[in-house]
Amino acid sequence: MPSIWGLISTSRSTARLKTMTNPLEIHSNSPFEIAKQAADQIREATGIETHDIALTLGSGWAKAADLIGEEVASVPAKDIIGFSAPVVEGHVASIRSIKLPSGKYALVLGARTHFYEGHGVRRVVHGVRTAAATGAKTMILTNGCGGIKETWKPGTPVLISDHINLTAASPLEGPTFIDLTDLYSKRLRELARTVDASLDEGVYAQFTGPHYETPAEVQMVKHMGGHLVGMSTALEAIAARQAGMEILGFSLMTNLAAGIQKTPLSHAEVLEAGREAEPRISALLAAIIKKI
Ligand code: 8IG
Repeated sequence: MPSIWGLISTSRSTARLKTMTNPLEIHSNSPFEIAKQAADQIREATGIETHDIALTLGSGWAKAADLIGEEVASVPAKDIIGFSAPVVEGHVASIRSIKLPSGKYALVLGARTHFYEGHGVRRVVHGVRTAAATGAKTMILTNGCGGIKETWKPGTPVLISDHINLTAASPLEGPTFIDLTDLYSKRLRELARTVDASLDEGVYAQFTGPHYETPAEVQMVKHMGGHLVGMSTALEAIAARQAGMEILGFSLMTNLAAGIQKTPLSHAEVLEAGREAEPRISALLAAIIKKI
């Protein structure tokens, strides 16, 4: 008669464990060294020695890449060290090199790793660090988010003026004390307003997600001085500042935040609002990039 231990070990042996690890998850590896290797791989794959501007395109912003210039190369993100395939439908997974009308090169990161995926902050900010290692001096971070100001209609693009990091995490490791005054460049916000003077701005609060906020959490952010709620950007902005980049943060308000809007939030509606606004905001971003 088989013992109970025999049965348990039989069922255990059917479980397949992953043995390949993303090098960013091995703590003793330097995330900066991995970003440097990723940048070398991008240089090789694109044939472009130096990128000048980098963009992370969040929900609703993907079309911007097609409008800013001429694509010279596209690499599947998963082929570059430290990157992984995206987990959310509606997010794209390529790293593209685009020649701008000015002759400069933009690196478009279509593969954002979100904090809620649970892979750690190093993976979240790897795109930013890689962009910096390719030479980019400007980091444009875009996202889709919820809005707290009732006067904003879904589909409104909003410049990020500052953030509140509610993730209880940081991309900085060790005693790395970095100033975050003027994290989101005033110069770039003003430049954006030369393209569209009506652009409003707001303070972005990054939650961990993946659940949306409760109405009480949205009220908390409102009382703290926040105007936008989302699940990205703040940690990436900190890493970009550490790398010495100038940052432009741009949110697409796809929905009023929970409790501000009276109906429950649905991911399908969020995607729809993004799709509807995409041509307009992508053209706006392209026009801004022309001036950078
Ligand atoms: I799109 O209302 C989008 N992303 N946290 N809250 C949070 N993230 C979001 C929201 C929202 N809308």
